Amino acid sequence: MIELETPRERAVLVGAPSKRLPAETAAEHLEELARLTDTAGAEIVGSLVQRLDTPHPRSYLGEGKIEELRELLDEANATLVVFDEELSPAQGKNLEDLLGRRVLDRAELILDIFATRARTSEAKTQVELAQLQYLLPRLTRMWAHLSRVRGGIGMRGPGETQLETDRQMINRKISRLKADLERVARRRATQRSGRNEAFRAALVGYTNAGKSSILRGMSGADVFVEDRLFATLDAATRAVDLGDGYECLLSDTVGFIRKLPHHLVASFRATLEESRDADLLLHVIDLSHPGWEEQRGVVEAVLADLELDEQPTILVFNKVDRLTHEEEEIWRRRVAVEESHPAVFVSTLEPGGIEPLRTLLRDTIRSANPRMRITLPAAEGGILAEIYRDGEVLRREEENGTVIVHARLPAATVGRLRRRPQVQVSED
Ligand SMILES: Nc1nc2c(ncn2[C@@H]2O[C@H](COP(=O)(O)OP(=O)(O)OP(=O)(O)O)[C@@H](O)[C@H]2O)c(=O)[nH]1
Ligand SMILES: [Mg+2]
Repeated sequence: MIELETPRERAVLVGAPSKRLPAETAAEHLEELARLTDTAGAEIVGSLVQRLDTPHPRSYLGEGKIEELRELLDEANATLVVFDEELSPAQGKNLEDLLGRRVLDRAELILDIFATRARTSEAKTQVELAQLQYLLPRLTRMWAHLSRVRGGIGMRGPGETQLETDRQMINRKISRLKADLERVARRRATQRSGRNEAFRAALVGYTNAGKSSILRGMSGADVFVEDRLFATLDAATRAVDLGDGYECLLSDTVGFIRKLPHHLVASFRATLEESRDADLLLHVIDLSHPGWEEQRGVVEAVLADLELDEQPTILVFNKVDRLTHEEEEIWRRRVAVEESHPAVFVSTLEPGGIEPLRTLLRDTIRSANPRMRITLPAAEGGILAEIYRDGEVLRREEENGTVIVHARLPAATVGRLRRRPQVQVSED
């Protein structure tokens, strides 16, 4: 849809945060915008920051600043302007008219990155849907842009009829994509119900926090990790051995970011369903990032938006290798006092650095599995094997052809055993 083509676009970044935002935070936001712009493939040739009380309704920036920006764009030979703030369709169009350059806001930039990074057909469909929904109220501007590019006599902007035809076409496409995604969601739901025995945990968190690294470290599987924003766009699930016969399924998900476009969150719902279905969320936080508390807030807000905020959650503070021991101690003490969620401190780079998470997961599952006493005929080898497969056998006695097993078992297995007439089940 919005393609950055070679040669690389030359981008000027614009941050216009409220005067109330602390300067440090404002700088971090612009730094993040620079990373996003770089990820999208553009070269950054300048930036401009203006503290605003209230944005100008028509052009976001005031007249004087627009003039300054125009000069900066000329000097830097820029081809693109990237705003950190959300622009209304009208503001975007007016700015393009005033500046004579293409103008993107953060949401458009994120959509663009998602579009170039989506690999599976599901991710591609999700991104396309979000892009079309974003485009719809901005059609007039897109057409104005196209006609400017094509220019020339006989290539004037489209009439209202053309716009209307386009709108109808896009609406039809949107319905089709939604139907496709619903089909995928149903198929996923069926797949999930087929594997409902295992304990499931889902990794969530800010982009670049280290979710995929944790999945890789925990499962030993080959998972894509990169020092880039939005390295992962597709949910991947791997089996993880937790020791003592415990196992869980761990899912990786798309990272969150400040001002994640709303359409994108909505169309990624299917992927994020993995998290809704999880028994436990692992919220991964990059403790070495100066803005981690704000990032955590962003993630919690998106989770609330997706109605996932009531899920049982473990906070996974990652990248502790980048902290001094003193810093780590301070956070450990604070977290122990202030947090209501269980928390764990890990590093995916240090040997054994994620073992605390493995242990905590094992303990969590263990305490979710009650201790049961199961009595069955010794000849029932199949049932015995089931108990060993699903649970943790603590003790086993055998006498006169009867076996008594003391074991921690998941509720599902207990339910199944209770339905067998030859088996007696009681709490231990
Ligand atoms: N120093 C340090 N770096 C880490 C650690 N864990 C991950 N990283 C690095 O952080 C970067 C991002 O890691 P990923 O695992 O791709 O992060 P992610 O959360 O999956 O990111 P997205 O998929 O983009 O949302 C990579 O460069 C990792 O090598 C850690 O414990 N310590
Ligand atoms: Mg990832």
